Amino acid sequence: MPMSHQSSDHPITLIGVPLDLGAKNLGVNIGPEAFRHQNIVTKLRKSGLSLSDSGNIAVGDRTELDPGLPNLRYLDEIVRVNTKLAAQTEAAITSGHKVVVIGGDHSVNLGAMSGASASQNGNIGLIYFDAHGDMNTADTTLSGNIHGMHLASLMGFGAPELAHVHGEQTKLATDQLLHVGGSDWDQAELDLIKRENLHAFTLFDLLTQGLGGLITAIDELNSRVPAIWISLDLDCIDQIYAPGAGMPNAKGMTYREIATVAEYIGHHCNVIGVDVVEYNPLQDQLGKTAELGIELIAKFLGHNYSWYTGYMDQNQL
Ligand SMILES: [Mn+2]
Repeated sequence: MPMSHQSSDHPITLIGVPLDLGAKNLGVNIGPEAFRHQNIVTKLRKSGLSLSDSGNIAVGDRTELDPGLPNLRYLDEIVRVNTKLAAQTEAAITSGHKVVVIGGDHSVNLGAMSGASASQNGNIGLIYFDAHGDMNTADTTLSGNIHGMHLASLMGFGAPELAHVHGEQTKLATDQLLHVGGSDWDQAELDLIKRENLHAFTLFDLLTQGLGGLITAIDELNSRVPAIWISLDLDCIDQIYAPGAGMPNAKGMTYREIATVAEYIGHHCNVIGVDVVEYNPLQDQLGKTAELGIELIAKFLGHNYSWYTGYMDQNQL
């Protein structure tokens, strides 16, 4: 692990997406404002990133919307918001920026990745941290929640309305996904993984192979793609460290695992953007989950912000 501070010349565009229509539990819609309240902009700038806040993409209120089809709840609004997010993300990357997207539920990854993919003509890797597969389709979903389907959509599976956000092309090649930290799978997702030979480095793999196995998987993907998007569902992290995840996880990755992997990725991969999703401030404890999210964003982008860097800032002569 190189200790050198890798500086990034790319300015960062921050986009908030207060979308909670992809899930049923309330609270993740105030994620972007809670991250700002936690001073995400100041803290990421302190880490050395040149960051500007583009504000939020406006999202309709669930009380005023018709959920529509039971197996694709709030499809129209989710497609509309993600189409906007995709355009903003592509424009930012094309103009030389990197992008940080703050959710919102995980369905915002559909727009973020679709825009990032378009900026790279589809040649992009995705490292996707999540306790869940998010690979259902309208035909297999048990909940109708789109935050459990968008990853399949990015690879061209499922409802065309989702798969065709920001163009009909496939956004993510099946061999350019690395799913990390999965522990709660639906049978249909396991079937898709098997059928399409997807790479899922599960929590079981992490426990049995250790971090070395995960680093090998990251290196392997990184060697084949010119650019990588990171999607971080906070529910992949143990609830001790991330109580404010939409679905708190009693058997998630530890702080030292996720922080070390984020730092490794930041130093070794060409990360062009990060989304941090499923933050529920109503479940957080003293903002510690947001604080961890900010730290991980800095690390994924090759910089550092942590309790330790803050401590050293306050104690310099
Ligand atoms: Mn997810």
